[in-house]
Amino acid sequence: LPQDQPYRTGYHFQPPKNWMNDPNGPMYYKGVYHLFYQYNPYAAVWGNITWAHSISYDLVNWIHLDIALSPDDPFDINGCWSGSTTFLSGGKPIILYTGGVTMNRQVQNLAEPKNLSDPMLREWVKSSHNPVITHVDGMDSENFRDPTTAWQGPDGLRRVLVGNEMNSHGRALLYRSRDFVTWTQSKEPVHSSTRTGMWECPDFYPVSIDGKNGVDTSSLDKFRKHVLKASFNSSDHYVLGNYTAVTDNFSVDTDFLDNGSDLRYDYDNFYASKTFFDSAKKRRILWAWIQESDSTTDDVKKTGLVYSHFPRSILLSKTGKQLIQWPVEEIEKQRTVNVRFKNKELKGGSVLEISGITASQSDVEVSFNSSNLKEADLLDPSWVDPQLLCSQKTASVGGNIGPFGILVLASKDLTEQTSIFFRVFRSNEKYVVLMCSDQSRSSLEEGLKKTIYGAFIDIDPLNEMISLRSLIDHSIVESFGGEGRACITARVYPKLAIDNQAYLYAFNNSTFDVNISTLNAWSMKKAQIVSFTKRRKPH
Ligand code: DQQ
Repeated sequence: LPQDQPYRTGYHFQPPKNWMNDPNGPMYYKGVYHLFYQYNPYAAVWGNITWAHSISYDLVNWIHLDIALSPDDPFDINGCWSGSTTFLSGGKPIILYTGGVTMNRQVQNLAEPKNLSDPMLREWVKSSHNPVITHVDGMDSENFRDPTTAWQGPDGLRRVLVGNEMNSHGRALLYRSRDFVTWTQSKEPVHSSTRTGMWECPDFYPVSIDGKNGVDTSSLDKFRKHVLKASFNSSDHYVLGNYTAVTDNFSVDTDFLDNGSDLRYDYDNFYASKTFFDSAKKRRILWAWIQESDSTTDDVKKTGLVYSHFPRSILLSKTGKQLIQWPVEEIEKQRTVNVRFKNKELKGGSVLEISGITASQSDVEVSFNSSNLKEADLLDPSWVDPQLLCSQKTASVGGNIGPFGILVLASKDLTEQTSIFFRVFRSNEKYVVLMCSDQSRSSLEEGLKKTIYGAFIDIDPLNEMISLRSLIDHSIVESFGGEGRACITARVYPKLAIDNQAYLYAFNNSTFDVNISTLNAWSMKKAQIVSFTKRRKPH
């Protein structure tokens, strides 16, 4: 059974079996969180794509319901692909999704709940007007998909973006509608880029400046910036900018893949994400898809399914230059046994076991500081690619201040370990902090993807701690550096370091000592995920 194998997660969302990919149409309706996702009911590989549907009252424990949309109409016979939900006036939710008509033609379709008084929204009815958006001549119909949640302009018209490409370059087409059925394409895309390929799963939403809360997708508050996210090159990239609703003009602060500024939600395994505004807790929540990182056949052998992220809340940082992400607070209810300590010197070249918790299913928060910052190695100006730098300077390459961090899903003898660590460099009187996730020794098994990932992180180590939080869940390690300023999600498959044979360590492989200012680690309870299906038995 997939349930019995060691890589199945304990508190990350997952279907009971088979393939899942993108999260779709997340929303909060009448006290219930809804998550739909791309799902193959019949196999553990991509195909026969439906919208599976699960609900939760707390974003931790889930109930799987019947499949909401199946590809059984001419306008989606090749698959019910990604899309979003929008609340119409009066609070009625509606789904706008992509239908695969043939392998090289995609259209956009609508579906509505059958019974609005049912908070579980168990049945969905496709619109008789489908398809409601089709391509026009000259447009690439093969890459025309993934409509966003709609927002409303001051003229009352709803607007959505649809991912597309032109001459193999990504763009987000803008459509407007008064009744959500008849849509008119705007002459200009809202944004495009000649540096990228096709944009999958665009997302477009406001974030408030200096605000602690998320804002509704239609908010036109003055104190806001807009985020445009696009999925390409196996990553979710975003830009920040100013959106003027009257003209639908979006001017970006920095562009996709700008030199020295490639903003990403996550620097490893995180794709096809989508956000929604949670009106109950006034926050914007981000969902994404964590893929299995092994070959398909082994994926099928191992788990037969792929997992989704633990939801994160998302805010604009105080600098206004990037987003901050943090696991939603509900996850803290899963914390059980706790170990903690303060002010512990970690000598250069030492490893410290953190015992007393279930290391394979845990939540770890740690913060470091150093009184020897002036000894930090000089940053060579040619070291501009953080991933490359992490790959060259792995956890086993000593430096003056760093590498230091934690070793997770490690075997007792440390032959297996995934290390999440920092290095501090000096550059023109400033300090530069690098965060790395080194999977190269994550498993004794050969043939797995063990790529190393990294990011520069906007921390000033003179005036603040270098902090790290990692959610460790059997084969997923989601790490948040600097209180969510850089996130790296690793997917690893240790051979020895499974279940109670997995250990957790803090380490310092630098010449100089570092100080653990605080460490707080918890074992995590398993989430309850049950099925409640009535119409057919797809799961
Ligand atoms: N997955 C969906 C598409 C989307 C892609 C199909 C991204 O709609 O572009 O399953 O992972």
